[in-house]
Amino acid sequence: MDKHLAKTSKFLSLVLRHEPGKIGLVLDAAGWVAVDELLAACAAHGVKLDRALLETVVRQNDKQRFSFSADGTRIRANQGHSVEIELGYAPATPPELLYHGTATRFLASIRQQGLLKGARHHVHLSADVETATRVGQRHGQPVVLTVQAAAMVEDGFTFYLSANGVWLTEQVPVAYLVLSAGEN
Ligand code: HQG
Repeated sequence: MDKHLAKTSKFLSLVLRHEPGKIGLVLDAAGWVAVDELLAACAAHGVKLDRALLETVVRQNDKQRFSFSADGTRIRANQGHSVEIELGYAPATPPELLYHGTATRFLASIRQQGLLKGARHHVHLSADVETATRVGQRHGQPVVLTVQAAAMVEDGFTFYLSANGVWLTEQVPVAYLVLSAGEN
């Protein structure tokens, strides 16, 4: 992704996930905002964004972070929010194992508390080790934890699959985490 696209994507993450009020936007209950409103708010705040650039960002985004509504009039972030919205994903059945990438410095706390969602709405889990490693690298020396997702489902925990392939759940108690010997 080129620099301008990356910068625009970061800005969209900020206003569609965390601080819509920064440019006077209000997201609806499911996180959507009208594209026209978004473009007008950007223009009013000196942010250069037009429909063509928005379409390029949505299409080319490295993690498919954003979606247009079916009729193309609204846009939202697919996951990762800290503002209070309800994405409306239906519960989905995860594969037997999922992966969570984190940094080694969080391990002691995770071993005590399990995985907690922190500022976001859900704990984010990856379907493969490579993706989880990349997520962990954002925080420091990466380490990948294995999550016994099928066992959690059996015990009544609910999972959701976001439109961009991220598995979401409320929390992961320690009992479902595989901390390999090397990590202890
Ligand atoms: C850690 C990115 C201490 C957790 C990624 C993580 C993902 C604990 C950090 C998405 C803990 C939260 C989400 C506990 C969890 N004690 N630390 N009990 N439980 N943690 O950024 O999963 O680029 O909120 O391991 O690709 O890193 O934004 O979550 O290290 O999909 O689209 O607390 O964000 O996508 O960090 O990343 P985050 P995450 P985007």
